[in-house]
Amino acid sequence: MEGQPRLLLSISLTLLLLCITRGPVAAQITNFTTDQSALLALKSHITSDPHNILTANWSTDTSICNWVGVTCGIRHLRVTALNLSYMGLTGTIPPHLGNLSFLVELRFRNNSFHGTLPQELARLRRLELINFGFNNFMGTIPAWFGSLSKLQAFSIFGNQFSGSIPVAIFNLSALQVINMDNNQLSGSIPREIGNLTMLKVIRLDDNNFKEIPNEIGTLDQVESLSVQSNTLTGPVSMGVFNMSSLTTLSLYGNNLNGGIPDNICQHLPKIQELFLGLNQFDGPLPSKLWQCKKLLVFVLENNNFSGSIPKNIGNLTQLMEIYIASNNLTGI
Ligand SMILES: *[C@@H]1O[C@H](CO)[C@@H](O)[C@H](O)[C@H]1NC(C)=O
Ligand SMILES: *[C@@H]1O[C@H](CO)[C@@H](O)[C@H](O)[C@H]1NC(C)=O
Ligand SMILES: *[C@@H]1O[C@H](CO)[C@@H](O)[C@H](O)[C@H]1NC(C)=O
Ligand SMILES: *[C@@H]1O[C@H](CO)[C@@H](O)[C@H](O)[C@H]1NC(C)=O
Ligand SMILES: *[C@@H]1O[C@H](CO)[C@@H](O)[C@H](O)[C@H]1NC(C)=O
Ligand SMILES: *[C@@H]1O[C@H](CO)[C@@H](O)[C@H](O)[C@H]1NC(C)=O
Ligand SMILES: *[C@@H]1O[C@H](CO)[C@@H](O)[C@H](O)[C@H]1NC(C)=O
Ligand SMILES: *[C@@H]1O[C@H](CO)[C@@H](O)[C@H](O)[C@H]1NC(C)=O
Ligand SMILES: *[C@@H]1O[C@H](CO)[C@@H](O)[C@H](O)[C@H]1NC(C)=O
Ligand SMILES: *[C@@H]1O[C@H](CO)[C@@H](O)[C@H](O)[C@H]1NC(C)=O
Ligand SMILES: CC(=O)N[C@H]1CO[C@H](CO)[C@@H](O)[C@@H]1O
Repeated sequence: MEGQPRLLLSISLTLLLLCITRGPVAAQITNFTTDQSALLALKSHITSDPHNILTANWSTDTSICNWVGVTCGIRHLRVTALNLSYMGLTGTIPPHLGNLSFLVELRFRNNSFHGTLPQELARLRRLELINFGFNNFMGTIPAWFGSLSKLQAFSIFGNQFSGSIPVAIFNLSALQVINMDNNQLSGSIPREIGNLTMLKVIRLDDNNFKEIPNEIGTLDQVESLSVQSNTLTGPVSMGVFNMSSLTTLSLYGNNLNGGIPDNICQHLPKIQELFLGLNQFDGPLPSKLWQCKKLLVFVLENNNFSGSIPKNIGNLTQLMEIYIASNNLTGI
């Protein structure tokens, strides 16, 4: 057992010596150790590892490709994915992490990482997925995220990010998922969100956003838009009721007012879950509600809708839940 690491060491020394005379392979070795020192820097920034997950496992006796949470590429043996989710870790992110230049996925969710995110992470040009959900990161969302041009999923839910969303984020044309639930973000959602034509999921619950821009209506791949428990005011931008691929729309718990367009079902033919409760919407319910054939859940409680409940609501055969309390509606 004792002899094995030493044997490995002497083999890799020989390899290293061999490689010094052969450029490209030498570069690979160099960068393999670059990845190792980046991960060791991360380990040294972890102040608490209550389950001794990294303490015991991230040992220089074995290749980083065998370390828990680390995935390497098959050919080049560079780190392609780092997943430290649910490990109960406390610590900060060192700038060295920006040296993991082959990284595609970075998952840190449900830990207690804190502080701000180092600008060096902007060098991770191959990143497609970031999940920093449920940690204690704070500060404004750094604008350098806008340079991660391959990013498809950006999740920072459950942190203490504040300020408005930097417009640079809307430079990320490959983005499919944005999840910023549960932060202290404020201001208007920038109009440039209309540029992100690949978006499928937009989650902005539990923040202090004031306005959804009309431009969001041009996004025709979005299946889920959730902006509940914010401070949205005024009438809803007509663009929102025009996002034809929506299956879930939640505007629950804001200060929205005005009416709901009578033809809402023509524009949202796929809608399954519609949460409009706890606002100040008024006017009648859409008369052709039966056209929302896929509707499963319809929540309109705590508003000021008036008039009668449309008779044809009875032929929504999929409907499982409807909440209409605390309005000014009369019977069928
Ligand atoms: C580290 O964890 C990985 C994955 O759980 C395991 O395969 C490996 O044997 C562990 N290494 C050590 C030295 O504990
Ligand atoms: C990330 O790690 C957590 C905890 O080990 C695990 O539950 C989860 O499935 C992993 N995710 C991926 C995509 O590998
Ligand atoms: C890695 O990153 C750190 C901090 O950004 C830097 O000081 C270091 O020189 C970089 N390179 C290597 C090979 O570790
Ligand atoms: C993840 O963190 C959130 C917030 O702290 C918590 O509500 C949730 O239960 C956690 N999930 C797991 C699987 O630990
Ligand atoms: C926007 O993306 C382009 C190309 O992907 C990049 O060159 C530019 O620096 C990015 N701009 C910002 C503000 O991040
Ligand atoms: C959004 O698209 C418009 C053109 O449609 C362009 O002028 C603008 O620079 C883009 N904004 C960002 C942040 O990429
Ligand atoms: C609704 O969408 C259609 C095409 O999808 C577009 O022509 C129309 O201008 C949009 N209306 C609003 C109010 O955004
Ligand atoms: C509800 O709407 C009616 C008119 O339909 C209006 O008179 C009333 O003040 C509104 N109530 C609230 C609480 O907004
Ligand atoms: C639903 O009800 C409306 C009005 O009562 C009726 O015109 C329509 O044909 C019905 N649709 C279906 C699918 O039964
Ligand atoms: C209910 O609506 C009627 C007419 O639509 C209106 O006169 C009345 O003030 C409303 N009641 C409340 C409590 O808003
Ligand atoms: C040859 C090569 O890929 N070199 C890279 C090694 O890693 C450093 C830090 O990430 C890069 O700056 C080099 O370009």
